[in-house]
Amino acid sequence: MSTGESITVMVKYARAKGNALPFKFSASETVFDLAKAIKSNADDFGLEGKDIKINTVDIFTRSEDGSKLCLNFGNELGAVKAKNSEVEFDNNPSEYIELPVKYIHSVNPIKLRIESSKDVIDLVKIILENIENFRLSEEIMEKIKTPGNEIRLLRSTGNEEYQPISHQTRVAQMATEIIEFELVTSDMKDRGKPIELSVTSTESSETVLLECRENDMVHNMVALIKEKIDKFKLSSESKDALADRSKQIILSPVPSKKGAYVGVFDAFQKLGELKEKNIQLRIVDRKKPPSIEELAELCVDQKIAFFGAVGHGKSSTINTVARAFPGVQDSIAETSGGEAAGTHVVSPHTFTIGNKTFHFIDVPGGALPMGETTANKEKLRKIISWIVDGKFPEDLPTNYWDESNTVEGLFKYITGKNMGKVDAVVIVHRGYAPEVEVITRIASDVAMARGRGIPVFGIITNIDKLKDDAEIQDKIEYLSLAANIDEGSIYPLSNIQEGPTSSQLGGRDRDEYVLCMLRSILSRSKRYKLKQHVKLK
Ligand SMILES: Nc1nc2c(ncn2[C@@H]2O[C@H](COP(=O)(O)OP(=O)(O)OP(=O)(O)O)[C@@H](O)[C@H]2O)c(=O)[nH]1
Ligand SMILES: [Mg+2]
Repeated sequence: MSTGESITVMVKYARAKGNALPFKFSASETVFDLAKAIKSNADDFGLEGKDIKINTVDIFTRSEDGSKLCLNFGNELGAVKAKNSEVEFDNNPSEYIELPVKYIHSVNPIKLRIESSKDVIDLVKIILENIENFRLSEEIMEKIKTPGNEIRLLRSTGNEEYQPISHQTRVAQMATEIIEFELVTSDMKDRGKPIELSVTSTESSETVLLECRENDMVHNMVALIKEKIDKFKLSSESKDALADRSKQIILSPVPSKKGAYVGVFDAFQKLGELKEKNIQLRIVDRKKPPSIEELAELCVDQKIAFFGAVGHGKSSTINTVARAFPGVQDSIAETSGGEAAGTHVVSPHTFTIGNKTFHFIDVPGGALPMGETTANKEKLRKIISWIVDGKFPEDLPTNYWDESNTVEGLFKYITGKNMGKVDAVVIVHRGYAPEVEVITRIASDVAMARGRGIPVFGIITNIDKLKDDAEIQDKIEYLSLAANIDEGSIYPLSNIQEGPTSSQLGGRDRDEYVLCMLRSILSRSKRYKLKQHVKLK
């Protein structure tokens, strides 16, 4: 539309029933000119000039659903007209604010009028309605309009750093600053913003710049490195060893000049949270699963108790460990076929390696009081304490268990010849369970309150039913927080699927993974047991 073109805008007073009246303008005149024209023609609408104040009058169009679409005073009428033939005005609108808003990479802000009672979500809507005014590149415009992508409002905190503005923030609270917005693509919502890290191979000294995303994790970076392995100019021996998985990639910070050992990045650390933008890549021998001899070394007759709610997979996990031993095919613990309790009695399972032993104590979920009431929790705490301490009150009334509907099996274990003190606690938590059960928190609490703290491990079962690595990691973090277990002592596991279910398995097959887990459980429980022993002497 050429700027001089003459146009007619139909104007209606929002508070009167009358018809819209025609006003003539040139296309390049603005909403501000329209406001002035309305004021000077107030009597056409049954008003007086003083009834209309230019700084508060609300001029808007209506969208199909009847909602108001406030016009900015700076907008050219040509553009408004092109979109809509009729505008309305209201002389007694709510309070308006003019907010300077800019695209994060633009220089100059644009002023947008918005009711001060509105919030960030409304402001985003208004920005999108006025997006043409921001003079963005075609590429950005295209992306903004792509479904699934969105814009996010930010406030600058100086030094090119920004903070997102929370959705509940009212426009009135933002009035004093320039609001910036950035484009968030659907991809970025999950994986975060692109970042670059440089990775240096210790073998070839080759440094490669790799682009990743801030929410990607260290193991994702390992996968990316494998994809681009040729860029690192490694020896063919190393490449072959990576391919046949006899060696693996380890990432760590580049050591300082002093050469101090700096440790290895955790596989699930987010790349965006690494302080180092330079990473060192080493090709090392894969941590091998323990040999039978190595495991035998770790057996000191320790007792490891498995706690968890009904059906969370305690018995299945015990079977998975049993089957991980070379040549063992059989299940040793009874599992349930469905929701019903699978294990009815506290069942010790003795593993014998050569002439050494360790014991898994399978504590049935169904035998314990599970209610959330304080009385029930107290009872649960007592029972778990008795099992962990391997000592039970002698004068326990025989009807003690009746009220809590516990089964005879627990009573038998407790009153009969029990296993004695527990040397490690394994808490089994079903991965897709909506929350952590009372028993999980109490078992962990009880264990940690003993002496130096009995080692506590977590096993998250059913990871075959979780979506992806990220969800598994969420569950690990959740269990870690809810039950106060170190993330490094939590093992995701599928008792059903034998192939790789998570990159947590580190490329090992499940038996290897489970034996590595068993090595940690045995070595920590051995250390604990021996220390206790020393203390007792
Ligand atoms: N898909 C899947 N199912 C599992 C997994 N672990 C256990 N299950 C199933 O979950 C059900 C309950 O498992 P159990 O091992 O009997 O549970 P439990 O913790 O011993 O239960 P109680 O003895 O009643 O306290 C069984 O049907 C198992 O097959 C897993 O990792 N993935
Ligand atoms: Mg069971």
